[in-house]
Amino acid sequence: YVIKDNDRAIDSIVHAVRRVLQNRNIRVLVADGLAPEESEAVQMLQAQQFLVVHAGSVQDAMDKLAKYRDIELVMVDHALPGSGGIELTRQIRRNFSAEDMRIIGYSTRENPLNCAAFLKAGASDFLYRPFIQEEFQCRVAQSVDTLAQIKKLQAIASRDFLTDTFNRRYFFERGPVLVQHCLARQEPCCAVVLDIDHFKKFNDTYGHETGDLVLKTVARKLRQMIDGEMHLIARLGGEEFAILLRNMDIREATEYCDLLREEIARTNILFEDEELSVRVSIGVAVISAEETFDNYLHAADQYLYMAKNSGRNRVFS
Ligand code: GH3
Ligand code: MG
Ligand code: MG
Ligand code: MG
Repeated sequence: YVIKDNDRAIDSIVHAVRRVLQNRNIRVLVADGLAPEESEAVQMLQAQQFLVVHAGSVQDAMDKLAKYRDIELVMVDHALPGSGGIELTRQIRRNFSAEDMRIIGYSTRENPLNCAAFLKAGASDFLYRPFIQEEFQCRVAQSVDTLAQIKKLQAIASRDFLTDTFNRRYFFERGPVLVQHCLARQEPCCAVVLDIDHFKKFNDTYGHETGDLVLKTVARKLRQMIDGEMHLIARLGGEEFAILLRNMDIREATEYCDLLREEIARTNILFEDEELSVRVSIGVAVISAEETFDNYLHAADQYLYMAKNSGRNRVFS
C-alpha cells in the first residue's frame, strides 16, 4: 500500500511538473485595469509559469494581440477600462475565432448576468473574482488543452496520412488564400500538377505496399526539394500531387519542375534486391488574377495530359 501510494504521489508530481514545463511555451494576455503586480490573474498565471502579457485597456489589449501573434488565451476583466471586458471580447472575436484563441471572462459577483454576457460575446469560459486558486488553474488548463486538441485535429484533418503532405481538402482551402496574397503583392505564382508515370505497374508487379513506398518516397523528395513554408505541396489523390509555387514566373517554375523531375528520376527505391526507378510527368500553369483557382488547376492538368501523351517523364507548361 505504501509503495502504491508513493507511486501515485510521484505520478501526480510528474504530471504537475510536465504541465508547468508546457506552460512556459504558452502566452496568455491578461486585460484588467490593475497594475500587473496587483493583478491576481497575472500573479496566478506567472506562478504557473505561463508567459504573461498584460494590457490595461481595450485598445492596449488589441495592440498587444497584434504585436504578439502567439497568444493562445485572453483573460478579460469585466471592469476593463475603456469600453469594458464584454466589448473587448466582441472585438477579439471579430478577428480571432474560438479555433484560434480562447477567452476567459471574469468579474465580481455583483451582477449575476455578467457570465451570460461574456459567453454571448464569444468568451469560451467564465470565472468569478476573487478567484479560487484551484478552480482558476483547472479552467485555464482546460482552455489551453481545448485549443491544443483543436490544433491537433486540424493538423490531422489537413494532412494525407500515407505521404504526410497536405491533403486535397486543405489544398483547395488554403490554395486560393495564398494565391490572393501573391496577387495582392504582384508576385507571380504557378499551379503544378505532378503524376507518377505508370504507377499501376508498381502495384501490379511488386504489390500494393511497394506502391505505397513509391508514393511516400516521391512525397519525401518533394518535401526535401520544396520549401514548405513558402510553397504548398499536397496529395490530390492516388499518385497525383499538386504544388503551388510562389514567387516564380512560368519560366522559373518550369525549370524548377524539371529539376524535381530529374531528382525523382535519380532516386532509386529498393525492392528486395532490385532497384526501382520512378518517373513523373508534370504540368505547370501560371496564375493571374482572371480565373478561379480551380481553373488554374485544370489548366495545369491539361499540360500534364500533354506531357503524358508526348511520352511521359517530362514537364509541360
Ligand atoms: P499514367 O502514367 O498514365 O499516369 O498511368 P498510371 O498507371 O500511373 O495511372 P492509373 O491512373 O492507371 O493508375 C493509378 C493507380 O494508382 C491505380 C490505383 O489503384 C493506384 N492507387 C491509388 N491510390 C493508391 C494508394 O494509396 N496506394 C497504392 N499503392 N496505389 C494507389
Ligand atoms: Mg491516371
Ligand atoms: Mg500516373
Ligand atoms: Mg493519376
